[in-house]
Amino acid sequence: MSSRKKPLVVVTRRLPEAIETRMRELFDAELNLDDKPMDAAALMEAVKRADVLVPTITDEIDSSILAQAGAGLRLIANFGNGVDHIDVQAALARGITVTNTPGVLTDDTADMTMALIMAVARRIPEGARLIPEDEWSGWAPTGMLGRRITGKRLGIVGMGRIGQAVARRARAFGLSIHYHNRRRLASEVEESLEATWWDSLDQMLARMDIVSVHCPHTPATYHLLSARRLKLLRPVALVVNTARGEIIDENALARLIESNEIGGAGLDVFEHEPAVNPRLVKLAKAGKVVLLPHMGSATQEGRLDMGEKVIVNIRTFMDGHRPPDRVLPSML
Ligand code: 8YV
Repeated sequence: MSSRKKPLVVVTRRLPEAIETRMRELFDAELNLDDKPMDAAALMEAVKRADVLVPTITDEIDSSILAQAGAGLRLIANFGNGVDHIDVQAALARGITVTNTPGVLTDDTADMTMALIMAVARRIPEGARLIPEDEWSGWAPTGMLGRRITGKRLGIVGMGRIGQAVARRARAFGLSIHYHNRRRLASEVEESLEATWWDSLDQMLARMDIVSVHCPHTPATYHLLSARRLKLLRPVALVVNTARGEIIDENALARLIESNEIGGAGLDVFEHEPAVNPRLVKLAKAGKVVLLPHMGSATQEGRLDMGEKVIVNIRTFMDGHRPPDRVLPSML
């Protein structure tokens, strides 16, 4: 790559300093030092001049943006795993390769899923407010009672890398593992996770104590947990989502929690980020749901790993090889 002109790599958000430094060394890197999410006009300008675009989830790269792409734009190296904010089909149709950063945020997201399960079941945010707000009058036999985790049934919707990492952790917490996935896992993987496969999502939902979502957001999974499906849940059931807000009908979820038809929810992602459904906010104030600001993969180590992956994808592509993390139409 050294003898050739460095590619113009446009990065839409601030990344960890070490990654930005490395990008400056390797590429003709154009960084968004304001760190403000780019609007459509800015993105259109970016795709016109970039050889490589490094977007994040806050960039909506639809076909109208891609229609403005200059001849130079050959690669979109997404800083993140999910690519539902990119019209990948439209990119591929224009001969633009798309890559993502799978694997490196698996453990952090699975950890956060367990944290949310515990936070909702054991009312951790509610309890944590009492002492700083000077509202704790002392221990009482019926004070702050939550729900036991041990021995309960966890239903995992989407048993890819993250779903499996959640299953391994949940086993250690004494939960029994159930899952629904487009494809059943190989029997040795299923056995190692001690996981029970449910062909029917509806039937699984009706039997679970906790349901956790780990599938990608695609046209097929939009509102996969629809109002009809959410109504199948038991009144004690808790719903956890660290995947994408669009997979759950948020209004229906809020309504069913309000009417005590679902026990509660722990959500790290929302249908219209950064806006959050006011009904969910109200439920959070009432201690029925726990809301986190999309921080499932937010660790210092994870962001560095993601940045490294982006760099490897760009370098490999620029060297004329297939980048390791290509997004293929079969993944959409
Ligand atoms: C990232 C995520 O923080 O990678 C993903 O798909 O949802 C997040 O954990 C974000 O996407 C970075 O663009």
